[in-house]
Amino acid sequence: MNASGFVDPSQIRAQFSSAMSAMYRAEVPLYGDLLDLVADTNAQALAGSAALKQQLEWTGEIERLAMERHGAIRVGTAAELSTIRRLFAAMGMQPVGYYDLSSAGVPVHSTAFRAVHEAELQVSPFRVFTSLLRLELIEDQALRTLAAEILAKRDIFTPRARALIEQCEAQGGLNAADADEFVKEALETFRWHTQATVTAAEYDRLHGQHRLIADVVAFKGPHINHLTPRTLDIDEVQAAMPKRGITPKAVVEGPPRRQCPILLRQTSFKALQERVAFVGQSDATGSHTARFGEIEQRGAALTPSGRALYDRLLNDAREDLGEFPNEANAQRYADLLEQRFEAFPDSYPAMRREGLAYFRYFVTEAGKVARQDQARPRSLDALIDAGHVHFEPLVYEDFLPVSAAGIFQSNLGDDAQVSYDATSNQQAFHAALGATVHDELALYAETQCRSLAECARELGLDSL
Ligand code: OOG
Ligand code: NI
Repeated sequence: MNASGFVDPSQIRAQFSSAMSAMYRAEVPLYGDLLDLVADTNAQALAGSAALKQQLEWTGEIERLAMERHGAIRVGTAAELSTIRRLFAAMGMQPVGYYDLSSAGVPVHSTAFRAVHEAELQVSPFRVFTSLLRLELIEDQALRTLAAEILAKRDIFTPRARALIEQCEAQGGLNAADADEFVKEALETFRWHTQATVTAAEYDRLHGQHRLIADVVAFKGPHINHLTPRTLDIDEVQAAMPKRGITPKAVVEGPPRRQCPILLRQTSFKALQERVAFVGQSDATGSHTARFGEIEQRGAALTPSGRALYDRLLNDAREDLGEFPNEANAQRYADLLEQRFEAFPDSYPAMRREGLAYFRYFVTEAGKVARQDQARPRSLDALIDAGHVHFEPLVYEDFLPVSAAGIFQSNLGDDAQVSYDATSNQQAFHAALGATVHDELALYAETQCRSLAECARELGLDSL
């Protein structure tokens, strides 16, 4: 609660994230099994490595580890996207990054709504990968019109949610009772609906164009399609999934396994077949696959040059493979990735020296003791060498377009691996959103800067 009697938006986000998790666990029991597996694996990883445990303690990561990490939704219209932006803003979540997935055969472009300051991320790192369907990529004119007409008829927000969004904007926040009601009403937008809004024939037409189009257009709202906990050992979870009756996708997306994890590695379990009732049917005799579970392992946020190196090595490995990663070539792909990524330094001091990753800095006890010492070191490197300042990588809080496309595709079927001949259109996305997205790299640079300024202050130095 702050001075004006409003609940801290980060608290609303934390509350919403746990309500969403409870709802999804009830709707998709297999997701609950995945959470158990991840919790077991994390406990094992922590017990097995004192260094890892210490690192997570330095940064406070240990406290947010078990909290929900991210979910994903897909919306159909500009109006839906801009209202979603306002809804997330009430929880302190802002659009960060632009992801164009059309070149990977998925007719959407996306952003991630999340907290942007490290202090807020610490309270709740929850984020929602949000995609907007690009209807203009549907070639069949009649089908495009049909989809637009169906979407125009729905309202994905409850009247009370709309009212509370407006109230929050007008007053600058929500009190505790309103925040509770807001969480309850907002949740309705993300709920699964067994009842479709189209006939079976319409569904087939939409589905025939692209499975994703049917998923966005044929239902009452943008059901949450997965939630993703964070694991400390994704290979272990990937290997253990089948033993618990969970079928994982063929390959882990992102960089290979390393001593010092970078960016984001992800895998998921296949979407479930669900019973659906189409318009004109008296019972749920249709079916639809959309919802799945995912896990992620997060590593260091990379600087522009680190990211360029990552992109180059990933592309090289994929070119070496010569085809899409799949079940049959999974091992070869893992080997190729490892070979290529030998060119990416695998120690934090080297990544720091070469300016490949962003870091957070901490004054150590020795640094505090030496504060009055006239002869103490004053440059960052010298302070680090003397043990007065300690550093840890900043965690990557965002997503990766190639990985996201891989997650989409594993749940849309392999037939979706075509490429739209479209140009990415960030301007159109901003227009639909009613705002511009934050540049994620600038956010990491700001966090790093703040941490250096804080160290300088603690050490009584002008700057670092
Ligand atoms: C989103 C897929 C992308 C991720 O973590 O990269 C994603 C979707 O299927 O809607 O969730
Ligand atoms: Ni995801």
